[in-house]
Amino acid sequence: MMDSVLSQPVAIIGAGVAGLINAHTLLGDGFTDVTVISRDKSVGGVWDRERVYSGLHINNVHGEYRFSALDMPPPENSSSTGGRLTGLGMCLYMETFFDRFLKGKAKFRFGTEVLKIWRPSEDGKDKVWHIKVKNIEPSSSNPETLTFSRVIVGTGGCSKAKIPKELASGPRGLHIFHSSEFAQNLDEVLQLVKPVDRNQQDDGSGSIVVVGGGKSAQDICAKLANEGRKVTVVFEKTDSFLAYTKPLPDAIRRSRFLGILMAHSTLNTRLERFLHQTWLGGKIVHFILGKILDTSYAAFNIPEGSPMRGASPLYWSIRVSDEGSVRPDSYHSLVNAGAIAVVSPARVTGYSGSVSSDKGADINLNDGTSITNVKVVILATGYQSSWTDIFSEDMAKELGIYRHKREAPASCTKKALDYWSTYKLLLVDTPPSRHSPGHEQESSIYRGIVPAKNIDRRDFAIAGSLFTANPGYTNETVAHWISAYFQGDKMRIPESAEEALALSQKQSAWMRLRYPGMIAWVNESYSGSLDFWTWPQAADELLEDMYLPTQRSRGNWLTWPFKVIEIKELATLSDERRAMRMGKRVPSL
Ligand SMILES: Cc1cc2nc3c(=O)[nH]c(=O)nc-3n(C[C@H](O)[C@H](O)[C@H](O)COP(=O)(O)OP(=O)(O)OC[C@H]3O[C@@H](n4cnc5c(N)ncnc54)[C@H](O)[C@@H]3O)c2cc1C
Ligand SMILES: *[C@@H]1O[C@H](CO)[C@@H](O)[C@H](O)[C@H]1NC(C)=O
Ligand SMILES: *[C@@H]1O[C@H](CO)[C@@H](O)[C@H](O)[C@H]1NC(C)=O
Ligand SMILES: CC(=O)N[C@H]1CO[C@H](CO)[C@@H](O)[C@@H]1O
Repeated sequence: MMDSVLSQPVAIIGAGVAGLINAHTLLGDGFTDVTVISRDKSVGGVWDRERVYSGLHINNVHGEYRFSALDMPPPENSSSTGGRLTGLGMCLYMETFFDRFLKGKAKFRFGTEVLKIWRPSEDGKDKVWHIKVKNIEPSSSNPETLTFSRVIVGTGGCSKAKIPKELASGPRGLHIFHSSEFAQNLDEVLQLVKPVDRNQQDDGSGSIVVVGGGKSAQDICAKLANEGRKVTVVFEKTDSFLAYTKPLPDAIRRSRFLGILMAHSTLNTRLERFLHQTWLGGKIVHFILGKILDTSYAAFNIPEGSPMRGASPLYWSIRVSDEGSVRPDSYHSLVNAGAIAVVSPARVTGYSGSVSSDKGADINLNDGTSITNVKVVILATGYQSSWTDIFSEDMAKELGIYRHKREAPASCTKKALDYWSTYKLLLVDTPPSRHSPGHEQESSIYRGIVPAKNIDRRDFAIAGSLFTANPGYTNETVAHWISAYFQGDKMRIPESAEEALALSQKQSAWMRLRYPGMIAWVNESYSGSLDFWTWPQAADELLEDMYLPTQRSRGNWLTWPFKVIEIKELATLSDERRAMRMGKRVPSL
């Protein structure tokens, strides 16, 4: 039975981080018919060649955000930036990974857009999944329907732009586009808006407005300011960020340390139980997290009450950028230097006026004022779920992949709520609103990977609707989980749809309790779990599901919170799983 599974066709949708590592893991396990489908012309997803630009630094540092099978060269200027990775570096890494391990081994269909995924109701056939695709280059077989036995959806949370209707179009000649198209439009923008001489009066040659307070908006503003362009950013609220005058040591930055400070849904170690279930522990957590944020704001001299300060305390927040050590060419430095103008809190409501060769349009704000003489508007307004278009309504219902109205708590949820009521900070601190929109919703995706209703069929998986601060490590762990699940390996998973539904309901209850302000912000594509800080604990749960050794960074009773987590820990997962399948015991680490 196992061999037949290996020869049956699998589709992976998306050629980003998730798609690539899932393809690699399936091939390594002996799957022989793997097809990766992507709309893009090349690999990388968020880090695709067409989306990155020079000067883009990401949140992660060297050693994170890579796969165990391929080393990553340290980024340029590593010692002064604390190993900060660049967008271009990520792109090159993904391309090398593809060339070395995947090209010619899995089938890649680039430039191919998935229109629909469905499973016809008649059962008993091998190839149960139908995928309707359209080749972006016009072709004779357009659209066509492909069939597969199993499907992995890896379309990510940053592939479908969210553009407010009132901002989608404006006066003729006003150049408007979404942040995801920034790299493609960069040359044209630099043509349209000339550099300013900051010592001169505004010469009226026009300016650029960036809408949004997230990481993309900040990166884009920094790039344009570094190119000498006049740029204004408009946002209501911005994210919190971490920053330091000297790069943090790996023992803090890349260990379990931060994850332990943030309460996870289960507290598996004595240290975590102390930190989160005792009065003193709560005080310590509160103190350290407050200190981290204060130090970060101090690193950039951000005054009390400034709109540059994030909206929520660190404990409650999963929208946090890691700026790393202070660089003169980064967003916050440029704002301080007056090279980026900040208009906040404000929302853009629309456009007026007209654009001519020497004059730009007006950008109207919700306080009745406007920004005049604008030639380019960049909408860093975020992303929406990448699933809404590709599942028919019936299929979505059958799988139960969308959020739905909260149901009466099952007994395991009630028990869990009692347990969580022992977490001191969840009770003491004042969280952001527990009544925000989306709060009445829950999701039914078990572990953020398998729609609970489909758990028995072992033919469909989502490559992690997990929100995590280390996408390399968690994506690789999830890829093994999915491969084991497809092959019918013995795993710790629910035995029925009912049980899976109850457990995912429990997870939803945790998310609402733990990150009340974030529920409305995250979209379906991330509704499975919000283990942003606590990704080491979440990855351990997935390893436990496969009966594999956990806490792989080891250390003794004193040193374990500070041991650097290396992706190499995962290099032997395929062998370990194979040994288990053969009935051999996995030696403990
Ligand atoms: C789940 C996830 C995980 C990621 N993990 C990593 C990682 O580990 N490392 C890494 O380097 N990068 C990571 N990224 C990439 C990077 O952080 C994302 O590109 C970024 O979070 C996306 O933010 P954004 O600024 O594009 O959109 P958002 O963060 O959604 O911001 C949109 C902004 O637009 C504002 N807005 C909307 N409409 C208006 C209006 N009319 N007027 C004014 N403002 C408006 C909103 O208030 C908000 O401030 C991740 C991204 C996601 C989604
Ligand atoms: C590295 O530093 C040098 C000198 O400061 C600078 O010119 C170069 O652009 C930097 N490289 C990157 C990728 O930031
Ligand atoms: C996989 O990587 C993508 C892209 O960085 C990220 O959005 C997603 O959350 C990751 N998934 C998991 C399970 O870590
Ligand atoms: C906050 C946010 O982005 N929410 C969006 C999530 O996606 C749905 C549609 O799938 C939008 O309606 C929400 O606005």
